[in-house]
Amino acid sequence: HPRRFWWKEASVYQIYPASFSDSNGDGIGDIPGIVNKLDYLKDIGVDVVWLCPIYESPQVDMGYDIANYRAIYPPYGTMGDVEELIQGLHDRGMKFVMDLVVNHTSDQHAWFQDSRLTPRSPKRDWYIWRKPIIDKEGNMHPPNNWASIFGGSAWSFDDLSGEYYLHLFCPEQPDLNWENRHVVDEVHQVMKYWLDKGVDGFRMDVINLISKEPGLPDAPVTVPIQDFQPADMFFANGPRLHEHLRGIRKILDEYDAFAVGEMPFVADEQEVLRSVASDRQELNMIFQFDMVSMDNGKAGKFSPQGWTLDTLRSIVDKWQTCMYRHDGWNALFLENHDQSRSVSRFTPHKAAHRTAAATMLATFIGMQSGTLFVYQGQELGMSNLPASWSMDEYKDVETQNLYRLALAQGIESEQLEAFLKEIRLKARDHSRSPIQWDSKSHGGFTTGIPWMRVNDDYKHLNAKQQLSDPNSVLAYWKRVLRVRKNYSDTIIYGDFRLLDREHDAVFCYQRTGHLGVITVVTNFTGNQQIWETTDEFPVSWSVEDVLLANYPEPAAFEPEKILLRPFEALVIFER
Ligand code: ISL
Ligand code: CA
Repeated sequence: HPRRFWWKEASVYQIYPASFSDSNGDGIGDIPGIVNKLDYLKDIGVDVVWLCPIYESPQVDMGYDIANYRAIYPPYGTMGDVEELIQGLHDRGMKFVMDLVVNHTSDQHAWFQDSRLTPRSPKRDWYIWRKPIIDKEGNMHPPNNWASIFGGSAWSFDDLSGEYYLHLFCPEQPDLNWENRHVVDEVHQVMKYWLDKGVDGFRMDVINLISKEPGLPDAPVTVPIQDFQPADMFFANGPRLHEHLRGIRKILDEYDAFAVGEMPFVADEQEVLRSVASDRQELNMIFQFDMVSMDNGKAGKFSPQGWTLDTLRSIVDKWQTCMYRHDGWNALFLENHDQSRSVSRFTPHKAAHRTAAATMLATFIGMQSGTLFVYQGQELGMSNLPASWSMDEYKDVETQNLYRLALAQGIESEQLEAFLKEIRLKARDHSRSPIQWDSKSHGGFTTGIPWMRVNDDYKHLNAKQQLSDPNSVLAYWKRVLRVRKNYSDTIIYGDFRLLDREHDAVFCYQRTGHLGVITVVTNFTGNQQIWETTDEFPVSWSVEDVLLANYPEPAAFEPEKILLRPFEALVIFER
């Protein structure tokens, strides 16, 4: 059995500050707005709050472009507000995790302002500068062919000093140079600054991108229609990553804090284990993206890719089994501020089945082993933005860049329709619309004009309605979180095995702990399904064995089979 730790048993609630709750009517969510909702969070049953970046920032990428690590973005509030938030959480027995973005800064950060002045600036080497390549005709080119993750070249030319700098994301997000010891020291100082304020841990943004392949070689041409090529083989999981992660862990240990690393571009179990296996002394857990990228096509996230229950089964089995066997730890999530709403994305459904679909997904993810992350609004079953909305309502820099790039490449109308369909399915904007608190205007999120339009369905889908409805998505999530606590021996620490690997509609798995066996049966379709019991399934079940069921009336069990209604989910416990 894995060793017990508080951070393994914790459920984490992720807050996107701009869209959570606006306390002063300026249309932007803020920290006092979060403080007003602490009792709501406590009532859900979460143990930790992870807050997306609130630092001083020009907000080119919603705060993932930090201009000052020791100051707060004024529309979000003051340092005093943050201290009140930390106190309010601690008073309620909850913990606080900050989002720390140290692969890059904003171009407005004082370090970059210094760095860009001249090639001899004291902080020149804090970022990644290279001379242009000049071809035979005398034309200037970027130092290599890397594509930015948000489209276009990963290099921008800076007139001031006549060189290019690297930015894996927007031009306004220059990458820090972790080869420079002073950069590493400064990051450690920033961590200590926040830990001294009482922060209990960090979510570390794209932490596996901090070490790049020396020499920054050209990437192979894998997307010929593009001028620039995906280069993650050279900028992700680089040679000095683990040395840097151990440095980060040392600081965390001084404070008994924890870290969850965000790690895109890593599918290899061995590489992930090097970052999270308990004997490595690196990170406590990481976010990997296997599940939330299984429907991304080869030509990027807005190209289509079908998936089946088999795809999902092999991903879940891979990570559940791997972490249990090798003493690593999973971070479980279906949504975050970079992903669309899971109920729209993974369970296409009729309106009448939305509650069933959302609660089925809560069961599917909530009975797995790992630290569970719930993204704001997921506990309400919030959906993607309506298909009727125009592209102007999409505020995200990634969506807008990739859309403009497609238009600039002269995409044909048929392809454009397909592209827009993917935007409606997977754009980051879907999870960034304001939280729907009640049926008042703008869903009670603000008394002013919201920075982003509220989803039209707020009149019937909102927290106030769900708080008073025992059959709501919210009521179900509370039960899931409670069951995780009460059966932690099995759900958090037990082992995992798939049942019935063949079924194309029903996803089943079993968890075994010291105290019992838990069987999870989830119908991923909007149709009735028959699930026939197998040898492993408890035949002598009774209603008392059902730990969780997402329909008010019990399912139709027959001796050898269960009749599952659309998106029905059942969790059965045997001692
Ligand atoms: O969202 C993605 C693609 O749609 C991911 O590739 C995402 O860019 C990647 O996971 C990194 O995300 C993090 O760093 C970005 C920021 O825009 C994201 O919001 C953040 O979560 C740059 O800081
Ligand atoms: Ca505000």
